[in-house]
This record gives sequence, C-alpha cells and structure tokens, in this order.
Amino acid sequence: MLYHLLYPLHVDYPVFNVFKYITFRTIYSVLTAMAIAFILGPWLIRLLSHYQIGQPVRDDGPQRHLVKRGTPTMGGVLILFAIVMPTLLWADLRNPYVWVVLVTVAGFGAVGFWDDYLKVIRKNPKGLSARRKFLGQVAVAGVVSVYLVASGFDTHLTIPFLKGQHVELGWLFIPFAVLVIVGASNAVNLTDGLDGLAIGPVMIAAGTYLLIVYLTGHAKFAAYLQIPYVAGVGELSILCGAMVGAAMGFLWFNTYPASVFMGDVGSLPLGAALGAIAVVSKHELLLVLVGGIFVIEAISVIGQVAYFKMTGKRIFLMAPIHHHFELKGWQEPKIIVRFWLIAIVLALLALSTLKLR
Ligand code: 57M
Repeated sequence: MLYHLLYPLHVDYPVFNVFKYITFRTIYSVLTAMAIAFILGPWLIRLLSHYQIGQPVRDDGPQRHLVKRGTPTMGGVLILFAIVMPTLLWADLRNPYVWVVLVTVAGFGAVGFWDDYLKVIRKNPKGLSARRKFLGQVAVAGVVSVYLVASGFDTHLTIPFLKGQHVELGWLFIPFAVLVIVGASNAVNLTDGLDGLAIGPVMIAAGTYLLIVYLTGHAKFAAYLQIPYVAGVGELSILCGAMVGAAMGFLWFNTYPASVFMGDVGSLPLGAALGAIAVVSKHELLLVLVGGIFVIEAISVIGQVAYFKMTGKRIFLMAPIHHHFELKGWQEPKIIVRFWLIAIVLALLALSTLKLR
C-alpha cells in the first residue's frame, strides 16, 4: 500500500524514490513483521491463557512432554498476521505472485485453524480428520496451481545443477505444484514437535528463498547465474522478509521453554507458503535441500510407519526423528539447536547450487 501511496510522490519529492527499491521495502517488511510479533505477542499469550486455549498433549508421546500440557497454542494466528500485514503495507499489490502466496497462506491457515479449533477449543483430540485436512490442503493448492497454469505461468521444471535442462510438464505442472505445496505444509507440521524446532528452519528457509526470488526476478542476475528469469517474482522478497521477521518475533516466545505453540494454524500455512514460493520462483526441487530438515522429519515418519506395518518393528525409538533423539536422552535445546545448525548448512549448500550450473 505504501508503495502505491508514496512512490508516486517521488516526482515532486525525490526522497520517495526509495520506495521503488525491493531491497528497501524488504528490510522494512522484516522490521515491521518483527515489531508486530514483539508487540502483540505478550497480549496474545495472555488472551490464549485467559480463554484456556491450551495444548492438549497425548499420553503416548515422550513423557517429558506432559509438562507442556496447557501451553497456550494457536500462536500461529500472530505469525500469519505478522506476515500478511507487512506484505500488504510494503509490497506492490498489483503483483500476482504476492496474491498467489497470500491466498495459499490464508487457505492453509483456515484449514489449520479449523483443526486447532476442533482439537483445542472443542476438545476433540482427533481434530479434523486426516482425510478432510488433506482434501482442504489439496483444494487450496489446486486452486492456486490451476490459476498459475491458466494465467500462462511457465510449466517447465528446472533441475538444480543442470543449467538449461528443462522438462516441460504441461498440465502435469498442476499435480506437481500441489504435491510440492501440500508436501511442504505437512512436513513443517510434523516438524513442529519441539520448542522452536519448526520456526527456526522456517526462518532460515524463508531467508534463503528471499535471496532466490530476488535473483530469479532480476533479469541481469538471472542471466549471469543462468537460472530461470521470472519477471515480477522479485516482489516476493517482501513477503519472504515478512516471514523472516514474523518467525524471529515468534521465536522470541516459542524458544525453549516455550510460552506459546504455533498450532496447525501456523505450521500448515508456513510450509505451504514455502512450497508456493518454491513453485513460483521455479526452484521447487531446491526446496528438498533448503527445507531438508522438514524432509528428514517427514521421511522419518513415512519410514517408521511403513517399516512398522511390514515388520512390526520400529526404525526409530519414535517418529518424527526429533522424538527419537529425545528418547535417546538428548535434552530438548540440544536437539533444537543442532537441527537449526543443519538447516543453515543445507541452506548454504542450496544457495551454492545457484552458482554450480
Ligand atoms: C504435528 N504435533 C505435535 C503444537 C504445534 C503419523 C504421526 C507421525 C503423526 C504425528 C502427529 O500427530 N503430528 C502432528 C506434531 C504437538 O504440537 C502441536 O501441533 C502443532 C504443530 N502441528 O504447534 O500445537 C506436540 O509437540 C510438542 N511441541 C513442543 N513445542 C512446540 O513448539 O513441545 C510442539 C510445538 C505438542 C508438544 O508436546 O503437544 C505432536 O508431536 O503431536 N504423530 C506424532 O508426531 C507422534 N508420533 C508417533 O505417533 N509415532 C509413531 C508412528 C505413528 C510413527 C511411532 O513412532 O511409532 C508423536 N507426537 C505426540 N505424541 N504428540 C509421539 C506421540
């Protein structure tokens, strides 16, 4: 909004020319998102506590989690507010990619809110059935993917390291994009099982894609790096900046020992946003590396369930893999910080592939 209100003033007042620059607006998007999360965080935690919107904790999990019972949850509403408001404030709202990701965030946020509402407020431990949750996710991701193809979005699949190698997916782009978005959403959801364990890598991944969308949306940089040029996708730097800022702000309260959990209303849209950003920036496969922690967590569950069904035995003491380390006796902060460090290494490796083509 500020872009539309203040940039035109540069004709008479040159100082407003600064609003043209994505870098300037991204920095202030990060800071605005952090400010919103810092300022509203304590108020929201008091509100959630007042209305006893506390986390139910399953009995069959690691015993040390039982002390977490009643921790205020659904803090994800704060994260979403701290992402959407700075984006509306600082981004060019005529940009279709900004709306593609905002609609994805809103849709997955609604699915997550519904699940949390049933679990936490209506005290139904099952929450939304897995089937309804999945259908809701596929519906939102499907709408967004069909819109992209219908609006002429490039449906070539780019492959990291292999410059110039493109696979034309055609209409298959739609199920592929749905798979990326829904997969990322559920992977972040599974990861969010220790204090700050999900929001840390989300911040790292959002920061990595901030750079990727900026380079992909810049004709000269894209040509130099021989990566796909997607005109206009650079505007998503502002939304990625808001994700980084919102994650930093939320982590202030979600760090061990957590005063608040994000709930599915946070984890589902955060993962879906990363998936959507990966799709529109044409760096979907790179998300496997950038979001490697989420991939490891999801694979640990898939492997555990499959192996258990086949043999009746477990690969891990418990899945997702963060519970395995808990049952091995690692303290929670040790697991969390080590996962963050791995996330940083994976992000650096992913960025290095932009040069290695
Ligand atoms: C998401 N949710 C946390 C919190 C957070 C198929 C199976 C693997 C599914 C999986 C599952 O239910 N995943 C759902 C994980 C939960 O966190 C809430 O959920 C939101 C995120 N979606 O925002 O609201 C618990 O995680 C802990 N937590 C923290 N700090 C945080 O900042 O400590 C969360 C955020 C919270 C809190 O204790 O209650 C969760 O773990 O449910 N199931 C599992 O993950 C279960 N694993 C399992 O069943 N493994 C089996 C098979 C099926 C693979 C096995 O290994 O044999 C574990 N989770 C729980 N209990 N809670 C173990 C059993």
